[in-house]
Amino acid sequence: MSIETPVRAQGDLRVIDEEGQLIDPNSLPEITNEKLTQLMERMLFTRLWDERAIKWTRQGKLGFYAPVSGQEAAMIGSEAALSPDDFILPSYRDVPQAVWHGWPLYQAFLYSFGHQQGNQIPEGVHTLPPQIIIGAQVVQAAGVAMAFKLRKEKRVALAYIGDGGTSQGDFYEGMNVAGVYRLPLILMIQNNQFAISVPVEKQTAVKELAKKAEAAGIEGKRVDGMDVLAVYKAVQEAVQKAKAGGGPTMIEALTFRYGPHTMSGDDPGRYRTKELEHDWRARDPLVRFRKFLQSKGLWTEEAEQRVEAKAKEEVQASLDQANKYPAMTLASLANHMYGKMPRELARQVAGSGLNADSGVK
Ligand SMILES: Cc1ncc(C[n+]2csc(CCOP(=O)(O)OP(=O)(O)O)c2C)c(N)n1
Repeated sequence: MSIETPVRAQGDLRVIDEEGQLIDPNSLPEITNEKLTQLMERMLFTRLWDERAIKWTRQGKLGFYAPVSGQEAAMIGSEAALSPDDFILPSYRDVPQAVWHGWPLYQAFLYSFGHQQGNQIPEGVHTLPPQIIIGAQVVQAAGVAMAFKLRKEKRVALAYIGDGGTSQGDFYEGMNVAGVYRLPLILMIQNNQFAISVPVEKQTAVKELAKKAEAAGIEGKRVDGMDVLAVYKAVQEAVQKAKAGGGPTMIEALTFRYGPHTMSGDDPGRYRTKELEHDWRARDPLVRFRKFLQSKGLWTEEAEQRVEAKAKEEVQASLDQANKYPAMTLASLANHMYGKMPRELARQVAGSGLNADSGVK
């Protein structure tokens, strides 16, 4: 089965084609050369980290892991268009964006172990922990954006959501509030075309997910999610608009995950053809952006090797650091549930041997 190439549909925002050529010389976003190379460094680092994480999960060194390869342009391009002061609300797959927004990498591995410290976001890092409940982050993001508006802070909230997530009630509730109050919110849909095994056409009857924005009276646009510059440009414009008081934007980035939904037993071979995967790999975001940078003299073989070496070292060092972190205790499961622990729970914790030494791995 060979799919239609919807990324070429009219109205889709594209900046470079599969050969790394500018589609229109005037379409480049406002971006410095330094930022251009940073986008490549981060996408490459993320690809290598993903490959390691997949292997480590198979070897039993990690717990929960949701692969990201294929989605780097949508992930890295969108985060890079924000300021550190802006707030992101990731889903379980959006760990790279949280890390590039300031979340220490070793904590991402703790999150993968299921360790509660993995969800402890350091002071000054403006992200929530990855959301497991599909769609819930959209309502939370509307709340964060409402706070920015009430405090008259020039900041935006950006919530990441998958194609399947756009069928959830929380998605509609969050976008509705954002539309009514003209909140500084960006809803970033990563349409990787499958919600686990369910193809997008079986999740919703609308042809373009960005059209859902119309129901809330907000602007929606679809971009080529394998083109990091198109994603960067769309988010940059949405940020400028929101900070100027222009309200929310919904962006649909059309993309593809090469790997399984998560490493917990999903087999994409049961619901996707090899041809479909091949078609999407031909649009690989790293390959085409590398060609673009090379044509501008901004990327070399040495740069590639330097980033690879750095990624291997930092990813390994972060895993080692996570492994050295003190194990969770049974008592710690109850520690952060309440401001003041109810007497009955305190009694159980104190009297049951669930104290500091009863480590749980
Ligand atoms: C409220 C809720 N329902 C069901 C699930 C189980 N679940 C986990 S991931 C997933 C599919 C989500 O697909 P999509 O939104 O397209 O995101 P993707 O994983 O493709 O990034 C489902 C149904 C859940 N986590 N939360």
